Amino acid sequence: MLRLASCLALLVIATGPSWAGELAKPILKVQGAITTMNDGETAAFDLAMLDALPQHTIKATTPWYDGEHEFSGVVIGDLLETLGASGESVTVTALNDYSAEIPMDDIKDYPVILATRVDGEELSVRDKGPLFVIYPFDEHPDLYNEVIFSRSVWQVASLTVH
Ligand SMILES: Nc1nc2c(c(=O)[nH]1)N[C@H]1C(S)=C(S)[C@@H](COP(=O)(O)O)O[C@H]1N2
Ligand SMILES: [Mo]
Repeated sequence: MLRLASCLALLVIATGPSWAGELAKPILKVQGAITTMNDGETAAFDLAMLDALPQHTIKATTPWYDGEHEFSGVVIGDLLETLGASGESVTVTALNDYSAEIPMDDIKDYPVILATRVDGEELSVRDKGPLFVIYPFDEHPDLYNEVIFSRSVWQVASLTVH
């Protein structure tokens, strides 16, 4: 985790305080109870920055795709730890303003990811991208229920920690 933190710190130092201006194309904003920001009160990420964090793959059968697929991306818990986040829950907001609350307990109990890719292909906005919250449904079949589906936000644009 230290390595993660220094990684982000290096990025901040390398690009200076106007880091956000250097972002190729911000796809995720994290705000709220975090201690590391790069754009005012926000930590903004483009795809390359998310790809620079440790990656995790979840093989899962979901309600959104036929059969089993490999979803890969960033573990939300790792991302939040990198940002010095603390709180009870995370509000995940989508491009269409849909939002859901993910309890911090879910994030502690499971490697819930913000998937950037399915079967190695970037998720397009048309295909529920650029970011899709994916739980490990196959390893934990008890997660396959409507409550968790409602937390499985697609077209994710921002996280608010509180
Ligand atoms: N961006 C976004 N994600 C979302 C939703 C939504 O409306 N918008 N609905 C949620 C709910 S309540 C459920 S049950 C599932 C439904 O996904 P579907 O509409 O693709 O079947 O997605 C979840 N993620
Ligand atoms: Mo739902």
